[in-house]
Amino acid sequence: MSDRQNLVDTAEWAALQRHYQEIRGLTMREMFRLDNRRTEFTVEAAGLCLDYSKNRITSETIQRLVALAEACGLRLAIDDMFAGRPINGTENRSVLHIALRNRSNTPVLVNGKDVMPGINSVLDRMSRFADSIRSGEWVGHTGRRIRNIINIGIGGSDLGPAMAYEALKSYSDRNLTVRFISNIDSTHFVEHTRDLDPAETLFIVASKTFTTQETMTNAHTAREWLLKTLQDSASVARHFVAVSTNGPAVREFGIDTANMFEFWDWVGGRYSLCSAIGLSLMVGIGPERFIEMLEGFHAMDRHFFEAPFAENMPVIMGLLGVWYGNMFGAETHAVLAYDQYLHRFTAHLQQLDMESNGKSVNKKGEHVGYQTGPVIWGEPGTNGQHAFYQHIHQGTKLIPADFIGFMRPRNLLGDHHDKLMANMFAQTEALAFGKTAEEAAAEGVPEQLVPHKTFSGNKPTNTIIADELTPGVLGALIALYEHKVFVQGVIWNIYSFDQWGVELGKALAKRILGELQSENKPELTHDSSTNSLIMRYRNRRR
Ligand code: G6Q
Repeated sequence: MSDRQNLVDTAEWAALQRHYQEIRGLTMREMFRLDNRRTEFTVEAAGLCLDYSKNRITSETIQRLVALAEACGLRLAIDDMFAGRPINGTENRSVLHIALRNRSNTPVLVNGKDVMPGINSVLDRMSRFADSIRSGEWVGHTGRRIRNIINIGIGGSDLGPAMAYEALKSYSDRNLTVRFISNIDSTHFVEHTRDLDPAETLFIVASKTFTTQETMTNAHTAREWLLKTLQDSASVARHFVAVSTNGPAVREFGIDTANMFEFWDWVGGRYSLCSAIGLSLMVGIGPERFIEMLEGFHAMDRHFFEAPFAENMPVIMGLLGVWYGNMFGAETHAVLAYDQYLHRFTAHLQQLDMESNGKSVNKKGEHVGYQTGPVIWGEPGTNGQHAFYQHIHQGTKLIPADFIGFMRPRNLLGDHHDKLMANMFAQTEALAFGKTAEEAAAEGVPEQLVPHKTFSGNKPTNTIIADELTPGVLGALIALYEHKVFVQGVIWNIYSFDQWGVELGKALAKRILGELQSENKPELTHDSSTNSLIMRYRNRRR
């Protein structure tokens, strides 16, 4: 495990703190008067443009943050990830989502073995399968064409493909219905299947382990639902395929492993969209579009690997997060996409960021003495403006935010898009520069209302823009956030690729399920609150 110097004991940390004390009182109004921030604080990569000028930073801030990244060994950490070294230390695994979209096809070694041939072969199988569904060549058990694809998976086996399918819906085959069932709540299954004909429905059971309670329960329910109508267990072969690393469990479920799409233990769930976990998406948008998305991921991967830190988009975004979280004490970070197709984007980032960096011990297992990953939240614009933006503008908390928008809409309708983008640009301007009491008074605001109609400004935002939401741009955008999370994990010296914090609840749920279902009502030995909740449920559930 890492024997790195404690973050807060480094000279670079101390220098950053001193610098923070010097500039914390500066306003963006003052900063924008001083220099040409727009050119200095803009970076372009992989079809994306990041304008980070509306942050509470100077050139020196970036220099000091970059110095901190260097002191924390970021270069070596990036090299280690790309070289396939086992950087997931608590599980002793490599972390190679970058290999899944390595379109240059250069060898990537795990334990001396090149993983690229395996990746390419699964991609080919996925493409053939997706084409066969889309062309109608693959038919259901009764000979009917498959019109409905349902992905059954949860967490990393759901959020990525579900988000990306929504994001790229305008590229999808609208004759196909693609849905995602994740929740153990029966409502999810019932509502997503009630209007579907089993003879035209194919389930993709997506589970790395093939043991996850929610996924296996939903998969068994799906099989019953199918057999209730088709009345022939042989039909499972035409209506179920699996995406997993666990061949024996797939076989035991009754899915022919010829219809299993493999991936590997060096692909973490929340980083698995580019693996076979993306099969439902590929069926929806077609293999060519899927490959375009991988190319966008790859372009951002190359940029992250190659660009100097001060010009490196994920590095800059990661460091800005450290600046606000560790110096200003910001606890949350809003991601506000001005595109309805990205309405699940923030949900995906919540898992990506919070499951990766919601940790409180460092790599040595010691309690960290500083803040780590922020709470990620947000809704698409402009909806959020009519809901929670009040808090960002005038609340007591500092909430750094990313605004994401596109120059061209996927659906041109009147002047909707001009209005959408006018709102997005207006928000970042308002947040940065606010409105002083004098300005409010000069507008004729009655004296007693002036404090209420004053905006302090100085609220930091990043603006991320691209020409259009294409598959490639989506790939680049997701990779940008993946690497941003990585950078922050390195600075905070935590293991970003495990998620032990989800285990305790799972284990207790298993025990409680036994207590709920056992006929002889075993004695309860939880705390008094949990005991009484269980008793109440037992007594009233029917
Ligand atoms: C993601 C997590 C977690 C995982 C789900 C589903 O990084 O590991 O969200 O993806 O628990 O796991 P399975 O794919 O094994 O069903």
